[in-house]
Amino acid sequence: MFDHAALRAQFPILKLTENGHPLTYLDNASTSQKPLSVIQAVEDYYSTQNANVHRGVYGLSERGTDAFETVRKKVQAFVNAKSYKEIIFVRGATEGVNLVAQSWGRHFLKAGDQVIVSEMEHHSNLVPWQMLREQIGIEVIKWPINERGELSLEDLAGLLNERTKLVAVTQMSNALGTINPIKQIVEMAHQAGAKVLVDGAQSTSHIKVDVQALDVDFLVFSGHKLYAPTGIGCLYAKQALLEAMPPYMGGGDMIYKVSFEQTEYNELPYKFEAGTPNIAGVIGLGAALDFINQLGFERIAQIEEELLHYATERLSQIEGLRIIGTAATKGAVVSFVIEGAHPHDLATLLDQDGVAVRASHHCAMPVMLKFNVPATVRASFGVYNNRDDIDRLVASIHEALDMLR
Ligand code: C6P
Repeated sequence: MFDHAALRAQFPILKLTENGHPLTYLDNASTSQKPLSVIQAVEDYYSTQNANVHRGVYGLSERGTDAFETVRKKVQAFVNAKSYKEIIFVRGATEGVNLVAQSWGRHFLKAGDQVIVSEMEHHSNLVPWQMLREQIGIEVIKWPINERGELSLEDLAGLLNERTKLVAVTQMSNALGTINPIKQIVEMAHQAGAKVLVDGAQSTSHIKVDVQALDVDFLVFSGHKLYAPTGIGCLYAKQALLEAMPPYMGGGDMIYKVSFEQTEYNELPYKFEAGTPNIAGVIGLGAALDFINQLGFERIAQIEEELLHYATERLSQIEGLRIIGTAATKGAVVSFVIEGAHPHDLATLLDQDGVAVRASHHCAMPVMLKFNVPATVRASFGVYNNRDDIDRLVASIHEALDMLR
């Protein structure tokens, strides 16, 4: 028997009370809580290892550099990249997309080229392409979603053409929970001569992502959604693409040789890592990947699918509640609106019972426009959630509705 209570006990924050109630944390799509192993890894790093990386010849700095680079290899294994050179440490998914847009996009795209962006993208995988549209005149083409919040491959076939240079798509929607068929999308895009950027901000904590099996060109994700600290994330890109791309930022560590006349850039992956990195974040990310690997994606899927099923069933019984995002393939996210209750009022009342959910457009305003709602309430699950959390959510919604209606 799997001891779920022991798993939950690894997360100290879950022992908190909020407004006199046990904390019921259901905002994992926003950021996940951290296990003790991650918290301790960061503490140990500052207590026993802190020195800048790639710079010192003294032991402390060399040990720090080793620990830092070991995590890069862990990330390489985590996404099954061919080489550690394909793993660039960034602040998060947002910085990863901006790096691709401003380095690859600005260098290799020209006016009239098309970037297909799905309608369910988080703003971080739409706005950088709109910025590039302003800068160099590319076209941003919307790949629409249907009433269930799904993308159609037939629609994609109709959009792809010889001007398409990139398809920018999330593997899992933060606002709807939809999981997209990345392998087929990549095959279709590649046949049309386009590259694919996958936003793995939501998917990487729920699904095993294999960049070689999927053959994605770019993948971005944020550590803080997979039990790691904030401020650290990764860009994966195929080595040939990274070799050809110009640096995104200039500064320390991304150079070999600098003079006023000429600068020679460092090799991969350092060419894209200007300045002192978030070393503690990287160390914490390594501990988070150990945590996920120990648990295993089979177990994660088992826990989260059960929670998704139970939450969907219980929430659907609430009168006037409409789930936004009813895709056939979904991750552990339930977004909903309830007749007669504004999402923000509802979330504020839930907080009185210690229930933390997000009420917002979830940085996916086009999704809200599509469903004609200003915002949704979103309950999103992590491995430590259990049925009691969902029961508390449902009970609290009933109480709130008694007040609001
Ligand atoms: N979504 C949410 O509550 P950053 O902020 O860079 O770590 O991640 C951005 C991001 C990109 N793509 C997707 C699909 C995301 O869900 C997010 C972050 C959070 O849904 C905060 S808005």
